[in-house]
Amino acid sequence: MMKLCYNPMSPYVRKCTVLIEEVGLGNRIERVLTHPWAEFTDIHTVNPLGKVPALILEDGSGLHDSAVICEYLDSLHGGPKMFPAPGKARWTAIRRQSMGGGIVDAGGDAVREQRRVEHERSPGWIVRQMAAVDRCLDELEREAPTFGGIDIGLISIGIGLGFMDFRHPDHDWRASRPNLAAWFTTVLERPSFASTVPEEWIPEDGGRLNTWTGWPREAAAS
Ligand SMILES: N[C@@H](CCC(=O)N[C@@H](CS)C(=O)NCC(=O)O)C(=O)O
Repeated sequence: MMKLCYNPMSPYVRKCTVLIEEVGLGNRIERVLTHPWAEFTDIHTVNPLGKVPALILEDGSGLHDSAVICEYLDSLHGGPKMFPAPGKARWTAIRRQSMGGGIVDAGGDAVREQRRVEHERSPGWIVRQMAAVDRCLDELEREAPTFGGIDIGLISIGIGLGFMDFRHPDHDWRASRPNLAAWFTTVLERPSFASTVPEEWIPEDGGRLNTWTGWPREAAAS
């Protein structure tokens, strides 16, 4: 079995879990609840960047970054591919993957900045990040009538929109983007999206210790 280090709040993880559902690989991957921000996390032994998602392969080696993990997983099945074959469709899909990921990156930056103590916070930085989010959303609104069947680009855009609803619930992105909003309604009905709705998660130990290797708390704390 492969192991996916995940937590239920991460949009990058959700991108992988949506793809896993879409391509039917769920029974080959064990999910390992992981808190990358925890003081004693050992996620860096799988991913030196210290982030989820990380995938541990059957030979014990690791893969990280949602785009890399998704492309790897897509190579393992014989069904319809989420990454189109080289050519125009592929460039469209991976450009959209970048836009969906960019919404999460910029929107996430804004959230983290907002959470800083006031004297460290830069309102200008938040405005800059949210402007990037809005430009992406505007471009996607124009493009939405051309969206076709599900692929990595549309999965990533769905993840970006889901992230907006989860972390920026007051940013009413739907108001001026009816095409995108209508498309997203249909995406949310897909079992892969419906079964991976993000949720707040506070680990039992309050975030102090979380480990995919299962180290006992005492060993990690010493
Ligand atoms: N580019 C990465 C981003 C992964 C990422 O930023 N994950 C967050 C959780 S949403 C994380 O683990 N952050 C921990 C940290 O930055 O220390 C990907 O696409 O997988």
